[in-house]
Amino acid sequence: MNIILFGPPGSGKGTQAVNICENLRVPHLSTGDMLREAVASGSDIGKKAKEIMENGGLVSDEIVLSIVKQRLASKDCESGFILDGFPRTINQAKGLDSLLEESQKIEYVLRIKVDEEDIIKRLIDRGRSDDKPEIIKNRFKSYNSQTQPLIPFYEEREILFNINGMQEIEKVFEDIKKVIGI
Ligand code: B4P
Repeated sequence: MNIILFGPPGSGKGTQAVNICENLRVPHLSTGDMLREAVASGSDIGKKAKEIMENGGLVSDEIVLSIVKQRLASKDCESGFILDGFPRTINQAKGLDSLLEESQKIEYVLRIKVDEEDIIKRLIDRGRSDDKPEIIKNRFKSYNSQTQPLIPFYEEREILFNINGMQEIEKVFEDIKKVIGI
């Protein structure tokens, strides 16, 4: 199964991706994790991404598409994959279309819906380096201006499904399982 997990910062994409991947035994492709690894390794990509991530902006489409392209070409993606936090712009979504083989078509875009105010508290409690109030605001700004337009993009294809993310983690997962039929 090929799935995109979509939603605002802290909506639980990463949390649910782990649950789905364990259940389906497919790889978890998180662009956030890949970029954090690049930053930690001090690679050229990491150097370019570091400041943008620290300020809550979006890393360039070119960089993100290049790391996803490399990852999708790996053998373990042949039996399916969960994309977590990608695509985040219309350009990335179009880039993804051109990267995917016929057998890798996206079947579900799961949109985790949450209330912004409650999420800010959730993120501050987590305490990652980009979980400071000012940076969280910028991440929401990036989401609202650049990522929201993906909703009609995937709605038109009739593969977008809304999930209520304001419930306990287990309950959110139960709802996801119902949608994808596992
Ligand atoms: P991400 O790593 O994708 O971070 P996120 O959106 O904050 O996380 P997520 O929604 O996965 O939240 P989580 O499950 O962890 O991105 C980080 C940065 O990387 C971006 O700001 C950007 O700069 C860059 N980036 C990544 N992808 C990019 C792309 N494609 N293009 C450009 N730039 C990109 O959950 C958060 C917390 O809530 C956790 O503590 C969790 O335990 C808790 N939680 C989860 N579900 C809950 C629930 N139902 N109830 C209560 N708590 C819950």
